[in-house]
Amino acid sequence: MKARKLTSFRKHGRGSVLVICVWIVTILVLLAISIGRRASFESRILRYHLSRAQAYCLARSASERVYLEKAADKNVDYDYLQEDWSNKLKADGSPEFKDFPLGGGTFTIKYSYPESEEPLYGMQDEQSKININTIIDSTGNEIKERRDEFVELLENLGYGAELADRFIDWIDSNDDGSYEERYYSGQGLKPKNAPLDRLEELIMIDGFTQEIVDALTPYVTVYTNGEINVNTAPEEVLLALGFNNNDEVPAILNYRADGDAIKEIISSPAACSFLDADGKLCLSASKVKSDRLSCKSEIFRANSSGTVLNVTKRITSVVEIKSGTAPKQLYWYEE
Ligand SMILES: [Ca+2]
Ligand SMILES: [Ca+2]
Repeated sequence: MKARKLTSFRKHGRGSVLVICVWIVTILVLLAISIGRRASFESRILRYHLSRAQAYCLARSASERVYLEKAADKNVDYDYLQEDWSNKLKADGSPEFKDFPLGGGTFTIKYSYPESEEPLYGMQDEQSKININTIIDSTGNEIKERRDEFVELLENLGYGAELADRFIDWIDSNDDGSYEERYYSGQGLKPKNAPLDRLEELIMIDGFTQEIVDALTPYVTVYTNGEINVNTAPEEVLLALGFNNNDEVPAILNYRADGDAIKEIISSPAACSFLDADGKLCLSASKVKSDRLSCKSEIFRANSSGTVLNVTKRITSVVEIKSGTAPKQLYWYEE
């Protein structure tokens, strides 16, 4: 009897040990799975951050790379859209800076040009745009001719002249106007009464919606000295400057469409053809003054992106590139 009890106890004891062992093994397996999953998750996070850092470096490299294209520009007296800094092409005609392979990833530099259905792969000429800060002079007062240009641009885009006055009151130094401090007092805002530092500031001005800012962005800037490159200015800018739409604007657009660059701007002699075959633009009979125009540019915008394993980083920069000097950053934004 005593021996049976002992045998039963031993059997029960072995059973309990077995159950405990099974539990321990189960817990260890679950623990291992949990640690494995966590390690895998952390490995994915690490891979993402690594890709992000590499993509950032690629986007930076892209900016530096395209600045070099301008520094190596052979036609130093004029700049136009067919040059490598604007849209570099490979031998087969495809864009050089689209998905350019480098260091296990790719980089791309591109921008939209109002007259091109396809994006261009290079830097955008910031001097193709109207500098709206130059509507006021160095003493902070409005220049009427510059206001007229902005009004023309706004109206051609389908907006009212009132937006120009809202903008001018925001940046001019005085308090004389319909949209000055008293207008904004109920909104807890004060007009800047100084030029914009960034174009994005437009959205703070009452009446400027994001849609309006987006519509204006291809045509306006705050980074140039006000001179506009006649080789790169879109049609809307040429019209706003005062070139007539009967013959002057078509003459410039047709000349550019043939891949030619305007190389010189002259205001005399009195009797000269508007645009000759050698690329001389004669303004003696035009409403546009020669001091508004240039054939070359020194301020450019680069929209660069780097991609590694589906992770993309974007950098937008505006840079001054003068021959013989290092590029100077005027704007830098990382996404
Ligand atoms: Ca050039
Ligand atoms: Ca003001």
